[in-house]
Amino acid sequence: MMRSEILRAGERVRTADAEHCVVSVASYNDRQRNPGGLSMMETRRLCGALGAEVSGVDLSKPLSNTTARDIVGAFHEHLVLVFRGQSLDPAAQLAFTRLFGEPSEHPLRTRANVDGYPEVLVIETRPGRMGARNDYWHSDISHQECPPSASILHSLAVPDGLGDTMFCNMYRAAETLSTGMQRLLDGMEAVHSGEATMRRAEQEEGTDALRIDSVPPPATHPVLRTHPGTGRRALFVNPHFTVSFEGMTQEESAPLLDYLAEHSTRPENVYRHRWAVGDVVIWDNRATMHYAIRDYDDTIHRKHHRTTASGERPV
Ligand SMILES: O=C(O)CCC(=O)C(=O)O
Ligand SMILES: [Fe+2]
Repeated sequence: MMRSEILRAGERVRTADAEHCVVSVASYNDRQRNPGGLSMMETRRLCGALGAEVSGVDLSKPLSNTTARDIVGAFHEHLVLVFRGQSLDPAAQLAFTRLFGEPSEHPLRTRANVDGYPEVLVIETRPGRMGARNDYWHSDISHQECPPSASILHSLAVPDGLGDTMFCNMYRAAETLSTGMQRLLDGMEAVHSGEATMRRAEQEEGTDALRIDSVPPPATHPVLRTHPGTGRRALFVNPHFTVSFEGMTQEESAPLLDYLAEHSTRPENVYRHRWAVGDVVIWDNRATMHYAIRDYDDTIHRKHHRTTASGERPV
């Protein structure tokens, strides 16, 4: 497109292949100064709970500062972003990951990585070998003192209609609790442990889960954490890693943890992603949980490259 005048938000412009709505004037005008930059970015909400599809961005190319800022803004607003039709090699996926934090290796080394890229994990089920289970609601590696801010999956092989991934909104989970329950949780802390991941590797001989001999000591995090990018408070407990409330036994904690898990994952608080090859999906581990549906067996091929952006200590 050769136009160089300044556009207003909402204006529609026609390019050779499509009509676009200018959602970010800044991006458009930035691109006029950067010919060869990216096409226009649009976001479309995916459901009432969370999630947006982003189009008009080619993540394999360097992003202008303004587009990068728009993506981070959309990420803070929608918590899960879906980019369709992408083709990222490991270096490009790492470059995109850096928008959200320094890429980190998996602390427990539970998965194989791409050769030469220790921060790019391979999540794969192929004929004759199941991938490790992730069919439990969790926020990635929440047993770390500084759990990851974001995780990114790029899909390379998808079984038709199988292996969806679900996400839920933990701001909404916090906000839809009664004020009495919010008061109770305010100031409480919870203990997050990697033991369940170690047990998974033990029970899952023959999958791509690598064996782990020990896990670091559990970490204690606030039950309601404040997101550093938005200032909003999210519920931060999950059924996989959270074993108890600080100062309470597991038996005492279980009923309330179970209730919070059920409350957080009600259908109206969930987006279910149906994968297509080329999808890049990023989620915010500080304000979501996710669940990988295992409705397939080892006759199919499902493959993703996964990267993780480091995060801060929850407060
Ligand atoms: O395989 C998936 O869809 C998600 C797996 C998962 O939980 C993760 O990569 O963190
Ligand atoms: Fe996960």
